Amino acid sequence: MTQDNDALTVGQMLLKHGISRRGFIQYCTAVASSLALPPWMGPAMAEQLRSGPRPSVVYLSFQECTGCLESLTRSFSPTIENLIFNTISLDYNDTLMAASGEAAEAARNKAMQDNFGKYVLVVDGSVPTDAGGGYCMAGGRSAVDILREAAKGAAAIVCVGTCSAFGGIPFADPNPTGAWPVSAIVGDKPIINVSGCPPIPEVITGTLLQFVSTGRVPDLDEHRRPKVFFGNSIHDRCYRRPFYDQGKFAKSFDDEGARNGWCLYELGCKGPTTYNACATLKWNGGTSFPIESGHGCLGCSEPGFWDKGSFYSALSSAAWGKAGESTPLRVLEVGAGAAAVGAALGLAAAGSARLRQHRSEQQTDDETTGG
Ligand code: FSX
Repeated sequence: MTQDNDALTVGQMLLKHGISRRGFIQYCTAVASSLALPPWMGPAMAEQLRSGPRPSVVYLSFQECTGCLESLTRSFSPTIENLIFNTISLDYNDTLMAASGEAAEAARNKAMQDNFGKYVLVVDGSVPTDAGGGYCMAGGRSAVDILREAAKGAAAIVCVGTCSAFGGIPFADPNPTGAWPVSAIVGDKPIINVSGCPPIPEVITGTLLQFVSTGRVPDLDEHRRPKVFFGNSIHDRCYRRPFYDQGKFAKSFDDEGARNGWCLYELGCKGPTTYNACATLKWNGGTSFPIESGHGCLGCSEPGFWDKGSFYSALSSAAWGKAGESTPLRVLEVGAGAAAVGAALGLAAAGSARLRQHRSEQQTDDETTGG
């Protein structure tokens, strides 16, 4: 984020940090492989990135706990973390940047003007719309206002975390701030959702690197998540799955089944309805993931995860059956309509009514299906 570095190409920046051309190609090849891209894409990505200026990234944070950024900066491999930060030009992030106040605002404005139409907008946190947007303000402006302005010149928006992707915990009942996901506010830009509370750091960096090196939005699922990371349920890839198939379930966290590593389904594990890469990429350098540590999956990468009932109640078969058509998809549809017709604070006025409608539809669905 220093001025000296602004003029450097990615190749020059990497050399400055002692990363060889060969090392960078190897890294890009590994990323391409993890993204299931053809083998030739790795070197192609590396060459494209090395020869050009670093793509500008503007990173906004709204209603969130900073867990997403903590996840990203605690990436298991400092090399990978450094690579992504050397590969992009992170022109604005109010937590990481040295500048503050007007200097920070000026840096954001400059990046947006200089790279209009080309920068990647990363957003974490949900967007509050009640109280005239007053629940989340920076520099005297509401989150809605800042988001809309930044979205105008963005090539694409990457929503990091369940809060920006689906509303997350701030959106949970009773949603006291009128929080919405980014897709409810911005309806005319490509949006890539990297959900999880927080997301897996390598999923964030892999998604960003793929987009900035190819300029293409990856294949997305119905919740706009990259299929390469969110294409399988936790249950599909869980090492405890054979116990499920044999009908061997832990009944409490300290019974013989738990000690034997049996399936945690009856203890409330949400793995069957949760799509993410935790069971394959794992966390902390591939050390473990919640199920491997003896606790069920909370389903944090799914829309509405906080309001779906107890984390410790077994999934009903009806809930499992509904997994592919989960209710929050409707929120996004409503949101897209709202983005088309609503001025920033007009949306705020309508937000609570829509939320009540959404909750009532969810309740009706649950009563109908017995979920
Ligand atoms: Fe939300 Fe992220 Fe959970 Fe926290 O930025 S997805 S509350 S880990 O911090 O937005």
